[in-house]
Amino acid sequence: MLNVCLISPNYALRDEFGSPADPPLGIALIASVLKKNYNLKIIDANALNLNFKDILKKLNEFKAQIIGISCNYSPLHNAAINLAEFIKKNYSPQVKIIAGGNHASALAEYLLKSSQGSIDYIAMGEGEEILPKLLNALENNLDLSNLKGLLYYKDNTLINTGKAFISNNLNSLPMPDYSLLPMKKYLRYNIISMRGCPYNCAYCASKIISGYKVRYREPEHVIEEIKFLLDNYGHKHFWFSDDTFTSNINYNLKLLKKIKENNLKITWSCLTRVNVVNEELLSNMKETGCSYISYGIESGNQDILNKMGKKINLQEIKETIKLTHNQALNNTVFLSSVIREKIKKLFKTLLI
Ligand code: B12
Ligand code: SF4
Repeated sequence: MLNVCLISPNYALRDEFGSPADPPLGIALIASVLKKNYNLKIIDANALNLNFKDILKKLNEFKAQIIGISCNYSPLHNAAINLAEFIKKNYSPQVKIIAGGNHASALAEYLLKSSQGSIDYIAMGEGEEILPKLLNALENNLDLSNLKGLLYYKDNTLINTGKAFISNNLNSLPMPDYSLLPMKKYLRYNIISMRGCPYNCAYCASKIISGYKVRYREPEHVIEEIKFLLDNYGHKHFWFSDDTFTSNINYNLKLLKKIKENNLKITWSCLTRVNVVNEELLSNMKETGCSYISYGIESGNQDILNKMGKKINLQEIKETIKLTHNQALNNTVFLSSVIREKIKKLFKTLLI
């Protein structure tokens, strides 16, 4: 069996986000899917605060034959390239390096070209779909051109095999392989109940991976994963890192009912929008242990919200924050300044 190593590079914004935050769910899930046919190792260089030499030591110990680098965030662009370059120089020029994740999918050509040959393949979209096919093709010397979602060079020609396949069924996926992660290092556990988002904010990467498809997991599967984490690892706080956790209130009510039925003694938090919560939902959220909600508010200027395509208004923002506090729920807000904004306008956001 080939030895496949998946690496989450050390964060570019480590100082801002502190260390270590959440398990890298994407590669843990990919590992879970691949492990039937390959020996798997995950190096969470961020959680373990590893430098390139530390990573090299681990690659040598494991004798990695194929390396996947998770380039999930744009700030990791240089880190991913530098790491690939370092591995090719110091570990093996022959080892195949595949990059994937949100940034790699969004700016595949830019990443591949700037890596100047250090990255061999960009696997776009959901890794658990593309990687088993790619690894099988590499192992058996098969033609890659009919595998959707790949970018690579063949005889100096750039080949793009087109849009990645997006799976409709999250329920057939196994649980992420948490045993490959340094679980003691994380401050909380993130979990996803859905993928995709029905909105289309101008600055957001959600469409890159999920297109417009919004897919939900069966509440039972989500509960099973929470129980597994509770039974096997330390934390009792869960972060639903879904794109928009409350995009389907009926689904949420079912999920929260299951948390109650299973008497799960947890606290949790989530990311969502101000226009997709109501009093009934907020009260159920509070009752099941929600300790805070992070709303994507972005700006206190309606014209900027419009330019961002946020599809929310200032009135909704104020009402929802009030409704949230009425339920004795805390909230945090995401603010961004992605469009040229005068300082005076930025202050207006702080005052709403
Ligand atoms: C958790 C999270 C974080 C955590 C990271 C902790 C961690 N270890 O995961 C924190 C809070 C620190 C964070 C920070 C930031 N984040 Co963030 N984050 C997320 C979030 C909410 C969930 C990620 C997740 O677990 N997804 C679920 C798993 C199953 O999916 P996945 O990680 O995408 O992995 C799949 C694919 O991407 C792919 N894949 C991933 N790795 C690999 C590797 C290989 C080899 C292959 C083939 C495939 C592959 O396959 C996986 C399985 O399908 C996503 C939004 C979302 N819902 O995905 C945003 C998201 C990833 N973040 C985003 C951004 C922008 C940021 C910040 C840059 C924000 C900022 N301006 O500061 C920073 C960057 C931090 C840094 N690295 O320096 C964007 C990324 C877009 C981009 N092009 O950069 C996202 C997509 C949000 C969005 N909708 O725009 N984030
Ligand atoms: S609501 Fe959030 S996840 Fe959805 S498109 Fe807008 S920023 Fe992205």
